[in-house]
Amino acid sequence: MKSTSCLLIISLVGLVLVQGLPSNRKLLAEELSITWMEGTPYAPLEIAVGDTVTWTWSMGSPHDVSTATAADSCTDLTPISGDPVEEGTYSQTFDTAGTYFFACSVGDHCDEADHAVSWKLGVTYPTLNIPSGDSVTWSWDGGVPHNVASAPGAGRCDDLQVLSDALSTEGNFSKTFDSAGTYYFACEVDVHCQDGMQITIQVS
Ligand SMILES: [Cu+2]
Repeated sequence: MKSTSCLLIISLVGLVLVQGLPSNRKLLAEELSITWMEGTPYAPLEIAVGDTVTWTWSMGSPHDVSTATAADSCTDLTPISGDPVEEGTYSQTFDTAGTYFFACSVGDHCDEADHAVSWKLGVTYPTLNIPSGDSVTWSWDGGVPHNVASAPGAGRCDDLQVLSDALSTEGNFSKTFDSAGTYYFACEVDVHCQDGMQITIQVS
């Protein structure tokens, strides 16, 4: 199951479901709040007609609230909260039943990778188990150049095929895994692979 940062689905539940709620629930509109930040997988939020949702954010990185055309869709976002700001709040009252999709349109906040690997020397990477369809982003900085290469097997540093762009001291590389299997990666720079800069990704 792909979890997308900064993406939110609001399903509005109609009158029938409202009537099915416990009898002690007052039929008053509710106010729901969402803390809007990167790295949070948002579950669908079910609300009742008339409820108000308020997004708030204040973590230093600018965000906005935008409508999206479908779940996990980050291409066609329409900002509705104005220009991105570092500290913001946006409220919307839902008066019509339906399914609504929201995302942040800033940078790659919407389609941020599902799994992040901080790629460096001196780390023994445990096998990363992910479901198919998920993506992994390797990123590195700190002055030592690295790259990402596919390897023929666990612990193998021969026949590395570099996948990332030109060698750089600061970079990142993303890959989406659509097929189940076991995949091996290493850094091809100098003897980084021999020094243990390797990772196995198991896709189920
Ligand atoms: Cu390296």
